[in-house]
Amino acid sequence: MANYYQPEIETMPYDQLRQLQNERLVKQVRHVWDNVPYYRKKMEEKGLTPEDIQSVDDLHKLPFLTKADLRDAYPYGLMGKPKSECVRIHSTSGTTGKRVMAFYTQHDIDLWEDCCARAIVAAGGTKEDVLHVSYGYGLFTGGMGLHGGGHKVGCLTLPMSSGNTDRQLQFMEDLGSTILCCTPSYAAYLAESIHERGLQDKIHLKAGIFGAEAWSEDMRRDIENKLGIKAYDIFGLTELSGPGVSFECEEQTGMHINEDHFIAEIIDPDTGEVLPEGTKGELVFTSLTKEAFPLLRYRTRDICVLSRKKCSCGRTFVKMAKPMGRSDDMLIIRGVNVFPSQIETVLMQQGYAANYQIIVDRVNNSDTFEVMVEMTPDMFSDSLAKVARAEKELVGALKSMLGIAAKVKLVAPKSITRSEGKAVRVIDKRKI
Ligand code: DLL
Repeated sequence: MANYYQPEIETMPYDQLRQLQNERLVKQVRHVWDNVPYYRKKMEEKGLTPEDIQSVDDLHKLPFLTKADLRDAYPYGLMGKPKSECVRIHSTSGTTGKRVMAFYTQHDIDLWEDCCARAIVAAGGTKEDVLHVSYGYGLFTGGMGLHGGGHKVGCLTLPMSSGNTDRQLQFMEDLGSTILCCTPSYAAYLAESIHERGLQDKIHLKAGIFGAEAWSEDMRRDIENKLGIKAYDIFGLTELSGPGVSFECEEQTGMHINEDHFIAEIIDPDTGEVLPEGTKGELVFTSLTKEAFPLLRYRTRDICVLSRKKCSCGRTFVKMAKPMGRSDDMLIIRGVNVFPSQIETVLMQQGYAANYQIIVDRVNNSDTFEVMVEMTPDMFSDSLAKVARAEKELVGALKSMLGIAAKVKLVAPKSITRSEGKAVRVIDKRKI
C-alpha cells in the first residue's frame, strides 16, 4: 500500500513539482494514446502524436474532453485498462440524465485514498481520531473515498453513510466522533438537530470535512459556530476519482490541488482560451497518474479561480477558490446569470439559515423567479406585517446582489425538506 503522507511532495519547490508533472504528463499521454482509441482519434484529428507533448507547456495543444465525450463513450469507451485489471466502478447519481461512470484499478484506488488521507491530515486528523463518515456509501464516491483515506491515516473509521439522523447523533455521542465528513448541507442539518436535542455538551467533534456541493463562507461560519469545530472544504469529482482532488488546510483560504496527480487549468468557457492565474473561468483537469480512467484536459464546468500565493501551511500546491457552482447550475433569469451560491450568501448575511429553494418558471414568455426561505424560529410568532417587512428587505438585498428582482416568500421553520446528501436548491420549471 502506498504511503499516504508525503510532506516532501506537498511542500516541494515549484520547479521540482513542475519537473515531476512534466515526467508524469509525458507518461500519461503515452498511456492514453496506446490504450484509449477514442482520445487517440481526437489527438489525430488535431495532427498530434505523443511526441508533441514534452512538458506541461505543451498541454494547451491537447484537445478538451467534455461531458458530451463521456456520454458518447459510455460506458467503457474511455477506459485505459482492460476490465480484467479494474476492481471498482463508481458513478454519479445521474439525476440530470447525465450519469458518469468511473473505473479504478487497485493502484488508482490506492492513490485516490492517499489524496483523501492528505485532506484528513490537513484537517488535523491523526490515528487518535474517530472519523465519522456520513457521505453516502455506494456508487457515490464520498463515502468510500473518505473511508479509504481514514484507514490510511489510521483513524478509527465509522462508515455511517448518510441518513437516519437519530442514529448518526447516537453514534457520535456514544463513540466520541471527532471528525465529521458529509455534505455541508447535511452538516447544517446535523448541527440543527444537535441544538434541538440539547446535545451540544455530549458531542466532541473538533473538525469537519465538507464538500461535494457549493457552500458559502457564511455557511461555513454558521456550521463552525453551531458545532464548535473548524470546517474544511474538500473538492473532487467522480470522473477524476472522487473527493480529494483538492482540500483545505488550516489557513482555510482555498483548496490545495494534489498537483502530483492532477494539473489544473482555468479556461474561458466560451472560447476555450487558457486564462492567466487569478482569472475566473472554467476549471479543466488533466490526470497524471490514473490507469483505468485517465482524462486529459477534462472540462469540469466548475467556475473558479486559482492562486499560487504562498500558503502559511507550507504546502506549495496551487489553491483553487471555492467554486461558485457549476456553469450547469448557473441560472439565466431574464438574461441575467444567477448562481444559487450568491443567493445563499445574501440569505446568510441577513441572518437566515441555508434552508431555501429557488423556483424559476416562464409565464407569458417572461421568467418568474421566486426564493422560498425558512423564517427563523423567533420570527414565527411575528405579525404578518413584520414578516412582510422582512420579505421586502430580502427582496432589496437580493436585488443589489443579483441585479434582478426576485419574489421572496418566508415560510414556516422546517417546511423545506432537509438534505442528507447534495441539497436540491433549484426547481427550474422551464426545463420540465
Ligand atoms: O461530489 C465528489 C466529492 C465527494 C467531493 C465528497 C467532495 C466530497 P460528483 O458527485 O461527481 O463528485 O460531483 C462533482 O460536485 O464538479 C462540483 O460541481 C461539485 N463539488 C464537489 N466538491 C465541491 C466543493 C463529488 N467542495 C461536482 N465545492 C463538482 C463546490 C463541489 N462544489
